[in-house]
Amino acid sequence: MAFKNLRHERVSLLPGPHQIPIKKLSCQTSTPVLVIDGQSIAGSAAIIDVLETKFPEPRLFPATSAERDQALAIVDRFDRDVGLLPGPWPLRYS
Ligand SMILES: N[C@@H](CCC(=O)N[C@@H](CS)C(=O)NCC(=O)O)C(=O)O
Repeated sequence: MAFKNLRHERVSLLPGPHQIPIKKLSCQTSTPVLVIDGQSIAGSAAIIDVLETKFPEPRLFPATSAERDQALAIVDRFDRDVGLLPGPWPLRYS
């Protein structure tokens, strides 16, 4: 948001209790969640996608679709191989 020079309010939540407001907003428990135009968007890639559509410049995703696909594949890989797995909270890493 700051990179795109967009006015915004950042809310920091305590891990654990964060699940209650985040679930109310987005029907899931992970952050980040962006509330924009009355809509809640969960997940960095989805948030970037919405921001790129509404505010194209400056660009966050690479310009070409091939490079964009490559960036999204890296996000997917980290979510799958390094990120949070379904299971008991707080954290379980692969
Ligand atoms: N790649 C995902 C990662 C999301 C993620 O792992 N979020 C963590 C914090 S950085 C989280 O909210 N964990 C607690 C939970 O899922 O309840 C993204 O960037 O959106």
